[in-house]
Amino acid sequence: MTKPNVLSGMQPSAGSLHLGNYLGALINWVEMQDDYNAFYCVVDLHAITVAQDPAELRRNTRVTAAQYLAAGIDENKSALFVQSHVPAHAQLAWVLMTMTGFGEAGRMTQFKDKTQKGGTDVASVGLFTYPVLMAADILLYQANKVPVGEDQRQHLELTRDLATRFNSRFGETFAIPEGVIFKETAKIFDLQNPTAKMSKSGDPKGLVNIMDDSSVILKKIKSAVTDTDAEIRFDRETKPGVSNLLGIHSAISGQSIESLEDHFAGKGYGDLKSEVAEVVLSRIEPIRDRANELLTDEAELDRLLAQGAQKANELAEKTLGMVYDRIGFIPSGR
Ligand code: ATP
Ligand code: LTN
Repeated sequence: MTKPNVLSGMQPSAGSLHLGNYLGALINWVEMQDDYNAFYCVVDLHAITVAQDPAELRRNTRVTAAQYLAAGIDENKSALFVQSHVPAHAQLAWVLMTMTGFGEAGRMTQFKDKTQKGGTDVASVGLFTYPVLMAADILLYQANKVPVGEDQRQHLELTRDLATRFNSRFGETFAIPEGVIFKETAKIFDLQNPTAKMSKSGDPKGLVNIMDDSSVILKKIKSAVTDTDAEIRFDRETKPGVSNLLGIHSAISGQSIESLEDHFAGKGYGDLKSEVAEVVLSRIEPIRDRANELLTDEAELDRLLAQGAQKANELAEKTLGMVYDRIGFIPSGR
């Protein structure tokens, strides 16, 4: 029996992935490789929806790919590739844009959040159409499952709507994808501002980067905001900081929140932070070190990515060919 397909991606928009990216998404990618036909990409086309320095973008693309590998993505099991190496992403995105309502795109909350500060005048049209490109990423690979964090739920809904719309207008073409969003760890919060999601653009002190030095990570966890009563209990409403630390622990150690509450009964916040730091470091350190090692041989890394792009291109070209035909474009004769 053929395996179902999975696709996901992350932007190379920083020098490191953070704990939210890892626990919210990447950890699930690794687990899914065996049971799915997996496609994982570094979405550089998405990254340029906000200004990027060319040298940094190049560097960040390789750093992101190295972290995927270091976290356990196996290039022999999965197609690991860079989005701009597969031209069909931009091509399908154009087709889908012509089928997306202006108002529909305008309702995307990520666009609204990202333009809140500067207003829509400084935002690019690319940022506006970002979710449509994401839909193209997913639909090209006939993905049945898409492992992402909670913040991507609305973009997935749009993807499903576009797929359904295309299928009903032109005939069955795309698989309708489902999100894989794990509740407990779907959202990791900023250590300094535990009601906001951990983000590259948040407070640097509240952000744990995979590529950070261990001493830096330790310091950030030790300075995490908690609250004034001293009870270690999971309650997102009244105890967001403590709940976030318990969530991080649970996501890595695999222990349930209830068993952690029992374990920490009678202990103080200092104990909780020390143990969370220990659990995080024991997981992150080998990933960081392996990623750094992979980055010492850029030629080999680029070779792996080229090999991944070849695999990805095969399916992407096939889907795009079907789309072009159904729409009524005449064959190019290539
Ligand atoms: P950031 O807000 O840091 O810029 P992003 O969502 O724009 O993050 P991406 O690299 O595109 O950055 O995200 C990659 C994946 O990480 C997505 O699946 C996203 O849902 C997930 N993710 C990002 N932040 C968190 C978080 N704080 N908790 C859980 N998952 C997260
Ligand atoms: N928008 C996503 C990144 C992304 C993605 C994708 C995720 C781009 N294309 C396709 C899953 C599938 C984000 O996390 N900000």
